[in-house]
Amino acid sequence: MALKNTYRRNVASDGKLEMSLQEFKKWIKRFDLDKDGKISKEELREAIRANGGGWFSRIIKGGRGIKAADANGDGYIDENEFNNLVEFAQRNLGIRILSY
Ligand SMILES: [Ca+2]
Ligand SMILES: [Ca+2]
Repeated sequence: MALKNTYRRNVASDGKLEMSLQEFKKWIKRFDLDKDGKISKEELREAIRANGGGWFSRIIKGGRGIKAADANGDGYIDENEFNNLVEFAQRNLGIRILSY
């Protein structure tokens, strides 16, 4: 299956990257390589390799983003925990998630 780059990158005048919640989730889900509905650390690492770092690598650095998002501590980010990742991205990564 070809992974098409469907999310848009919009940078606001204050330098923040803007995307909708839907786009963000869709984007994160591209990294769910085994399609079990959860993102593992390994899948995130793979994602960094494929994307060559960028702001996304900052989510993963030292597992900080995962720790912040992984509410039940099982090492995976599941559907419910995506929202925590969204929070983390907004607080720490200069990303503005637009909800509409
Ligand atoms: Ca997975
Ligand atoms: Ca979890």
